[in-house]
Amino acid sequence: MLKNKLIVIEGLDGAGKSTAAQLIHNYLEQQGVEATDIVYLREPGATKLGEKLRTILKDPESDITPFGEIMLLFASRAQLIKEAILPAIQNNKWIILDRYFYSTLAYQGGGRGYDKSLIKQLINNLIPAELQPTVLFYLKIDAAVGLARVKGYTELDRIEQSGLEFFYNVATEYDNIFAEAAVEHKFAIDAGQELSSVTEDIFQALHSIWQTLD
Ligand code: Z5A
Repeated sequence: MLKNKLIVIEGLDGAGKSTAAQLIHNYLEQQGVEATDIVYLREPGATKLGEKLRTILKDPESDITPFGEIMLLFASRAQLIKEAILPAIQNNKWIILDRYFYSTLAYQGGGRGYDKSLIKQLINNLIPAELQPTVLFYLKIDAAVGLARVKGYTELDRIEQSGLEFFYNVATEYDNIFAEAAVEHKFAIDAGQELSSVTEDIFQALHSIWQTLD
């Protein structure tokens, strides 16, 4: 019996998480899941409060301490859990979640160098076993390649302006987090490949576990 149908996508900026979310949605529909039974959520954001906090967090004009940044991210996350994740789990919906608490460990822990034990304490308080994902996709990409993709379509936001070294530290932390993550099904995908190969890898991964998921 599955504890939930929560699929989390993680990775650096420009790794292709939103694209992967759409691919996973397509895969689920191909398997006969109704679109109304699939919920797409992103962090930070996806609630009224969360979207306001997202704007503040991304605004280059915001002067936020590392501690404040963590608090804002957890305020958004707590709201998301209450308003969207818990109801979706209770209604047996599929949830495709674009970033989750792993991002805080990677960006604020690895990138900013903030005390990871505090972040872990917050995670343990907010996220019980039933809210841990069943499936984790880690889209692995070179930081410079990911940022180049992002630069192609938008102005860099406050966090994206943190510099390449920051992102290499985030990437190292992501590798550690992924290796340690106690998730039933976890997949590292080479996100630097062309999209057709990424698509193939994601579909293959889902196919390999579909019998246990449905
Ligand atoms: N953040 C944090 O610090 N701590 C936390 O706890 C949380 C978040 C939860 C969210 O901003 C920021 O918050 C993020 C981390 C921080 N910021 N930084 N820096 P966001 O949501 O705007 O950023 P993002 O999550 O990284 O999304 P993104 O930049 O839009 O990237 P993406 O979703 O991974 O990629 P995409 O939109 O699917 O694709 C990017 C482009 O590449 C697009 O033009 C695609 O068509 C293209 N693409 C996708 N795949 C490929 C392949 N395979 N080849 C070539 N081109 C591709």
